[in-house]
Amino acid sequence: VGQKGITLWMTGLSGSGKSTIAKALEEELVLKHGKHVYRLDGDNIRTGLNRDLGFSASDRAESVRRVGELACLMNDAGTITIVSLVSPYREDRDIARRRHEEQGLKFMEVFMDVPLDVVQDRDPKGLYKKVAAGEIKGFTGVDAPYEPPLEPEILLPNYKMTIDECVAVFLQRLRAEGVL
Ligand code: GGZ
Repeated sequence: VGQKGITLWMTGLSGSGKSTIAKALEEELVLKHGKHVYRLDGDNIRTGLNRDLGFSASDRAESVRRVGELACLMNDAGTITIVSLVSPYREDRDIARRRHEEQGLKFMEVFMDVPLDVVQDRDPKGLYKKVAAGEIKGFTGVDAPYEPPLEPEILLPNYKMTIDECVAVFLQRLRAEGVL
């Protein structure tokens, strides 16, 4: 009885639309389907739980580990948990996946498949401009690695899709999983 949880783990470059689509999905699930949803992203995680962490490979690994553990707990409590982190390292994401699997918790990796030149063009926060000017070092996709998922449950080339189309993909998968 009660709502079934799931973790939707969105990974992709800065500017690839993770937060935008996570917000649109959350709104749809809450308002139209009455679901209990929570988003874990850089904005609410890096200011609190992970305020001691920066962007080195080891800090990113620790960030992803903590958010993975938190997602397990929220998922186990029946929440549809939407993680939107760059989470650039395959191994770190795989650890989060394994922790869910060990506990019998549903986990879907979602790759926001947007090419670097597209996000550089969009540059919603002007960060790529700063990177190009040498003001930010170790930026994912430019001078720090991004390792795309090899077998994501959902591959979303969202730059070729509308937000509604992206949300529809999620809804269909959530139905198939018996979460909706
Ligand atoms: C990547 C960085 C960096 C570096 C600051 N590399 O577009 P944004 O601004 O809001 O998304 C990026 C966010 C990445 O934080 P995450 O916690 O998601 O990253 S990770 O999972 O890799 O730990 C970007 C901003 O923070 N940002 N410096 N060097 N993104």
